[in-house]
Amino acid sequence: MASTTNGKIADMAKETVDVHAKQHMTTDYGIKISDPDHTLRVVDEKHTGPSLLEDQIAREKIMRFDHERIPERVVHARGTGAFGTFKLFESAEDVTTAGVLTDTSRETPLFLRFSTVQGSKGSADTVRDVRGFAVKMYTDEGNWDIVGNNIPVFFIQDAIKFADVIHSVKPEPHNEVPQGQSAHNNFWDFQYLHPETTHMDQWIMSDRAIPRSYRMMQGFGVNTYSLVNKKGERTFVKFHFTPELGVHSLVWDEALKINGQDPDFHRKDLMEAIENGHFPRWKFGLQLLPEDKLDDFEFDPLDATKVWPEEQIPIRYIGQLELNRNVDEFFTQTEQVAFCTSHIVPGIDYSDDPLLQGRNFSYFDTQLSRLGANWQELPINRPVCPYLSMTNRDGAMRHRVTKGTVNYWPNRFEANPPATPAEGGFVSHPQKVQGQKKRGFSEKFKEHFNQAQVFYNSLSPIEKMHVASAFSFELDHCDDPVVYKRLTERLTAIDLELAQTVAKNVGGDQPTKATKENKGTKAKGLSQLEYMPEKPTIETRRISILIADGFDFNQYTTMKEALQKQGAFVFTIGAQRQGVTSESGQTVIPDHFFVGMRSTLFDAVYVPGGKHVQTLAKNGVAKHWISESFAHLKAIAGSNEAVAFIQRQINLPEVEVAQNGSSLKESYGVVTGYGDATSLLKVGTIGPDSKGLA
Ligand code: HDD
Repeated sequence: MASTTNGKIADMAKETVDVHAKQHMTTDYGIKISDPDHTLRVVDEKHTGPSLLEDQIAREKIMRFDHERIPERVVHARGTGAFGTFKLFESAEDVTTAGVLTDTSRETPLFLRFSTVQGSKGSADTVRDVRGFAVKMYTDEGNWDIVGNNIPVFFIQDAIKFADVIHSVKPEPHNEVPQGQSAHNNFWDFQYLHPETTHMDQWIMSDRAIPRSYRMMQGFGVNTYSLVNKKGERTFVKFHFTPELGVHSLVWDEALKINGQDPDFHRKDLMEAIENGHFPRWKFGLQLLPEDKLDDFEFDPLDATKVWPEEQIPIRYIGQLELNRNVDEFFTQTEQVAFCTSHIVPGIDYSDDPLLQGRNFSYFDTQLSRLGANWQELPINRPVCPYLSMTNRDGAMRHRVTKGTVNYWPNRFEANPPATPAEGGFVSHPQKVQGQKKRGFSEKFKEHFNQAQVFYNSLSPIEKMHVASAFSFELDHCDDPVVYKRLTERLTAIDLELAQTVAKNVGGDQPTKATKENKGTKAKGLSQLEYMPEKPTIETRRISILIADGFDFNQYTTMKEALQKQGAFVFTIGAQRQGVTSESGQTVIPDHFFVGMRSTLFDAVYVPGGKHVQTLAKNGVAKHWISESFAHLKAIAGSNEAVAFIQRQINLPEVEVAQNGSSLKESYGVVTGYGDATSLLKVGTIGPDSKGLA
């Protein structure tokens, strides 16, 4: 399935060994080992005596294990990655000379690492958090990293505040609590004290912070970079990745449960899709702002707590990113990959975005403590284009051998000369700067609430309800009244009703006046409901079919095959994995048994007809499967005897259940029918109904 033309895969192959190649076990210094299971010791038939220090084999094995760990990333420690390719379908040569953005014949290999921010390496995937979206493109002109997130704005404006915001969200210093959560005093204390975080707070309390899948979220470069064209003109740019599958989220209750039921839910989801040849894809787009238009906005476009409104600066889609190969080994690839916001290629440059300026120092620096001085030599990090610096030498674990008699420039041989711009040498854009040397910001950086309010206003009523619940959950976990009272008061700058709802839930002082009038201004591209797939699809959705002895085999197979034909991943969940026998005598070996799985790990459920329903009706897990799926807004389908079973679990007489091809609109996503399962298939789209009750 995986692309074989990927230059980075070929490059890494030189270092790749296969444990299944039937090669004998050796020590790290190459001798074959005859007995890996016993230490060299003094021993006879009656006595097992002391172990001997001279046993190099045992000492090497123990020593190597003792030193397996390296420091985890100080943020974004929990993550997963995959290889892929970037293809350009429209040249951006009007704004840049970068080959990766102008040469439409290229396929640029890349590595993408997704992550959460707060939790440590072993934390759960489906926590409420920002998701990292870090792309390393191995271009013909060197590595280009876009180290982005799934949320287009950031908490703070100045990189000097990063340690503070991260310390405040990480487990508290006195007790190392909580893990994988922002729901605690210190975080919300910091947020209140920094009004600039108000915009990002709206995003992280929205459904964006609990994605259904890494494959179903947007990626944003967040910071502003520059593009420079042949004429030397500079255009400011923001990078966008928009998923082909649309933007989808979990509901909060589901996310909480999955944290325990399958902490690896997102990484498994990504691997499962790639493994099955359903390669996730994102459209790649640019928001472009000519240099001379920088002052034309009421906000400063270089302030990372602001989006560039799409009405004013539309996204120009010019390429596609695809992930098409899982890693061979987690540590050497996903763990050792190291991104730097400062890694750009000719035709791309930085901007004066104060957050980016600090990030450019931090990433390059943090790799030293994580991986050591020669981290750029590691197979996953080295470029695929020719590279050579004869002055960057030595350091711990240097393994490249640099031949020649000189290691400085200039030298009498003119060895390793710099490149002229015509030869592809990087030239910084000559930028005029003015101002006084002092600490602080220009005026426009001081407004913090306008865009936060527009974001909230642009959400659908259900998304707004989720924001109110999320704030309520978070502040309920804060036990210091100063924290939850002040924060609910801050919400009056967004929307009085939101502030009142949250205050009531968490015990804040009931606000009666908005501190900022809400005129209801909305904007494009903020509600995730705007990002549905172009064609509705159930591709890669996980669908469960519940069966027990006595199920209807024809209905089971008809539905299973129809779903698989549409690209869904279908799983049979049975009363026992030993084998389940149908009414007509066929045996099916289920993928899982009831207690081994939960409805939360699937997107939809089907129950075929048959006498097996009597068994399901006596099984608490099976019953809960249906009611929980309903509460989590999932599509539910059933045939014949299963119709009454499903209706009983949903237990809402007012819910109309669509039958045999009738519209889903008022059905809350529940589809049932009689006869063979094909009647159900006529209903068409299977997907959560927007009227759900969760
Ligand atoms: Fe950062 C990691 C994204 C602000 C300092 N950051 C890191 C990763 C992502 C981001 C996706 C994980 C990379 C990986 O998978 O290896 N960070 C962002 C975004 C930001 C941002 C989108 C705002 C626009 N970060 C930010 C600031 C600083 C840092 C302001 C410091 C001043 N970030 C780091 C770091 C990390 C990191 C400490 C930890 C591991 C690493 O860099 O390689 O340097």
